[in-house]
Amino acid sequence: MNEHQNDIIEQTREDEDSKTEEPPMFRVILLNDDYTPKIFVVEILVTIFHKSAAAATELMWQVHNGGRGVAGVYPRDVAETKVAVATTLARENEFPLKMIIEEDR
Ligand code: TYC
Repeated sequence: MNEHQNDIIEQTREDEDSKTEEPPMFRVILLNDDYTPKIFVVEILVTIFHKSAAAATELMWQVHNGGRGVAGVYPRDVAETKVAVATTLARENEFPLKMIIEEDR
């Protein structure tokens, strides 16, 4: 067996080892609506999802035009907290902004 094959077998062992397994990851999906202001969506993406202004603006347009887009991929608790914070901010401003969480397979 060569060194590369040995690396693959070693990595497979680590992947199967519960001590080194990665947590499942979850996509936060941003959904379009007709009422939430574009600037508010961009602000959410910058402040909560840590996008640059340029990346946030590009994603906002992608969702506006295509209906949905991935705001980020996180462990479950992080994804849930970001959605809760963003949704609370939106509702405080009476905007219908909606996000859903999907497992990242
Ligand atoms: N469609 C909204 C508008 O025209 C903007 C928008 C973009 C809303 C993305 C939600 O997730 C969203 N004001």
